[in-house]
Amino acid sequence: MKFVEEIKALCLPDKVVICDGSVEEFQKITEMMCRNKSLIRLKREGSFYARTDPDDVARNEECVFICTDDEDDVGPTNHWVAPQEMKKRLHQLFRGCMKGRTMYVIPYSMGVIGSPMAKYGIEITDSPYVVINMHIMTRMGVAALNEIEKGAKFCLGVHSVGRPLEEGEVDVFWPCCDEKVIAHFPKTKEVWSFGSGYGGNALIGKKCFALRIASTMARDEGWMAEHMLIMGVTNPQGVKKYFAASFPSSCGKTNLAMMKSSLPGWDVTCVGDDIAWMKFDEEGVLRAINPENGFFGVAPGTSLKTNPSAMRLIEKNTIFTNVALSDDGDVWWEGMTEKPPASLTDWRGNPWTPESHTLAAHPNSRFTAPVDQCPVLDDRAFDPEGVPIEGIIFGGRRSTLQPLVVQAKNWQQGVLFGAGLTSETTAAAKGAVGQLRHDPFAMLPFCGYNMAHYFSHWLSLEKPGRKMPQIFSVNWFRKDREGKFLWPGFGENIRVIKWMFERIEEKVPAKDEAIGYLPVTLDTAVEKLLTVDRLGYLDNIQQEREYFSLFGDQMPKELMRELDEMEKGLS
Ligand code: GTP
Ligand code: SPV
Ligand code: MN
Repeated sequence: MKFVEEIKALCLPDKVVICDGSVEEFQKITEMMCRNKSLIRLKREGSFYARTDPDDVARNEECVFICTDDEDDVGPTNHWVAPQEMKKRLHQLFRGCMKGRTMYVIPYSMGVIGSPMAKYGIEITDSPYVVINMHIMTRMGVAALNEIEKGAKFCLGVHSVGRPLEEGEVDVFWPCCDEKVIAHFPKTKEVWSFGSGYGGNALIGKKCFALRIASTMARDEGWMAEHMLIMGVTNPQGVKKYFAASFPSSCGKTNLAMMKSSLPGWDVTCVGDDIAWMKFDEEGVLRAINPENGFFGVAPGTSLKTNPSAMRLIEKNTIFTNVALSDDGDVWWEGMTEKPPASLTDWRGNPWTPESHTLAAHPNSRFTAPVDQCPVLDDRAFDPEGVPIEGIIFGGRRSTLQPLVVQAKNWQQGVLFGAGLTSETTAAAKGAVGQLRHDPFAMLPFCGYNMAHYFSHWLSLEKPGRKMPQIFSVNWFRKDREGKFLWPGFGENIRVIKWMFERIEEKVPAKDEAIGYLPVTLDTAVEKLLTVDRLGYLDNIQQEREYFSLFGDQMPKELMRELDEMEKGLS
């Protein structure tokens, strides 16, 4: 492969390894990392612990660039740099950046190999941590390489931690660089990522390819690449429906996707927890696949109470990053148990006790675990044709206003729900936490093109003969004056899902409000969560108007009309 030679000549690694994706390869790399202390073997079967540099702990949105010929193609919510200019900068950054390191070439597939919806990628990286994570998160190795060699198109990702090693220099445990750049080239399907080794910054198959680059492919080819979980819901009569749900980072996708239903007879099964690729088939049914092969899930808050399935998922063959380490070689994080262990080593490597005034685990600490270990994996999780989606859910983290659940009256109003998604920021991205921000479709950090064009794309999906899914919005995160959550969440969320299920079946009534349909009653629901704060909503509409004005005349008129209608209905 010529480009491998070119990248080698630019980055000057000591050695090049073409990865085969085998168990032996995984073992060899983890053993090497344990020897050089960048990984610790845990007492859990096949599991490891990694600790990052304290400055490299989350996605870095400020450093993400989309490089297109025309600035208008990326729109006001993305950072734009002209492709030639960015290439020049990248060549400077990457020149000699892998000195003293091994360059790994990772061929991989997003989606079941051979599925009509699968797409291929090659990630070139100097981070062994990235290689072992890609082993879990994607279908990597020989089979993917075969498809690429047979002529399948692929997304090329070049990644470096940006810390060359001089002769004889001893490596740090988590190499990275203050200067970070994550540059996307949709036209040539290339991603260049420099300076960070963590999560979405470095595992290029995930946000960079499966969302940013894939969203531009989806726009061009008439499908959807979304920041969504996919779950199956079965009612006591054995009827099953699939839902896709879009919540911003660290707002509940993994938990909903694996939820242990609190309602007897109702069951949830998991297809995916973060990304959905969806396409209408010839019968007009929306089909969805999970392009990933692993979960990169938030650790804090995960417990036998909140998410017992995730606890079983991570019993073995899991990589833990930035959680706390227990004295007996296991892991712990805030929320895992009611009482913390008497002594721990925290995510920074310092001794920790319950008296410490710091967090033992970083709020964005994560587990990387294989999809097929999920105890509630859906029986069609690997169906190459995808599962049929009947409901789409948008949800944010909002301590006020947004009711527990609302159903859109039609597709357009549903698109407005997505476009108007607003949520409090979380530790998944660098920056302040708890600040309300617009995050349309939970895609603000992940849409690879002009968000206004993305809204139009969503509107254009509604066509005669298509079975359009019902659209809902939810909010599990309303708080009372003391800052306590008003809704129990987790397994109790099934009550809301049940209402949606029965609305799709047209079996339950609803209150007809200007903002959409609301439940008449919902057993055990807090009444306050199901009332419409009219004045609050009118104010919210003003803020949405202001936000949408950012997109100027690119903003689809239909959505503005939908907003006008809602305002009229509330006045
Ligand atoms: P990303 O992987 O960053 O995209 O996050 P995610 O959307 O998958 O979020 P996840 O399910 O990991 O949840 C993030 C945090 O929110 C965790 O600490 C959870 O414990 C918490 N959480 C999830 N669901 C609920 C809920 O229904 N109620 C409450 N109160 N908290 C929840
Ligand atoms: C998110 O931030 O939405 C994640 C984690 O799923 S990361 O892979 O780091 O993007
Ligand atoms: Mn995510």
